[in-house]
Amino acid sequence: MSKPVSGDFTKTPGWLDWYTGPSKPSFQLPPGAVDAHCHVFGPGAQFPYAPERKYTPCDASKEQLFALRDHLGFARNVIVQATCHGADNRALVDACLASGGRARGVATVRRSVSDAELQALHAAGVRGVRFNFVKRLVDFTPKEELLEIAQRIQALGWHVVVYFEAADLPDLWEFFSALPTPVVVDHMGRPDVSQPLDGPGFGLFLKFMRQHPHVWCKVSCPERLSLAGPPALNGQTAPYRDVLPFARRVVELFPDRVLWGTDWPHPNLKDHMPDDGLLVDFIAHIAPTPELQRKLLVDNPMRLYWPKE
Ligand code: 0GY
Repeated sequence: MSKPVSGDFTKTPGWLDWYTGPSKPSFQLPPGAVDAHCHVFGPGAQFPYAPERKYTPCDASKEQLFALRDHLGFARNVIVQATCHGADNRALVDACLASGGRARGVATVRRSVSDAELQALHAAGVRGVRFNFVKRLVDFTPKEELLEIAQRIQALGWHVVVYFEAADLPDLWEFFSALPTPVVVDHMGRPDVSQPLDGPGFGLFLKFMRQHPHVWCKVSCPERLSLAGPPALNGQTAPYRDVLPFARRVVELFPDRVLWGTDWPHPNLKDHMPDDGLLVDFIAHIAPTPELQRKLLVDNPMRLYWPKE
């Protein structure tokens, strides 16, 4: 894959570029597998980054995303609006429209979005909105504004994707409970994997999932959550093995409400950039049977993003 560039924008200092030579996974994805969390960035010269962004990424185009999809063996993508594009969904829509029906989108919208704009997003393939609560990434949006958006997109059959830090779950619990649509949690609610699997922190997240049948979970981003790192760094046998038991627990407890994604092009990473082929190999460790793998990679994302009408 060709090298990333930064268009007319200067990339945030310290940021690593995405990995241009991903390995071929040794884990064979089931036919029809969906990469249910990835992004497109720009290119900035064509789709400018948002003035209110907290970081400037290197470009990661739709062509580069689709090349990665084919290289890894995925059939489809769910492209999630990243904060560097704010509520300007043009790059996302452009990618969905160019995918030939093989990509769906999760957009970011403001309360001022019109019904016609929502309809146009739907026609392009958008099936959800993302509410981001990670303070280093976004400014605060009042909850009543988010609730109003959720009520409007419910009518389109969409869902809400949420991104938050584990420490903020108690404060967000009631708000998430009140959302009228399915709620998809990014990256397992960012557990602290130095804490015990059966400890209070992750226990609260599992309780949250148990008590809310409308909540789904992406068992993604081991590279973001891991303290141990990939095997290349320290010769471990399994990649990101400290994250593995957390992801596996969620898959085994809630096999019909889990999704998986690469998170390519991996924004905001400064210590190492994952090999996406290796990330795919991680799946075999968290979903150990063909049935769990099929649910995680095919049945669940298809139900949410490509439902039979
Ligand atoms: C991710 C994770 C991150 C970034 C964003 O929208 C974003 O900018 O989600 C992160 O920095 O943890 O899902 O891509």
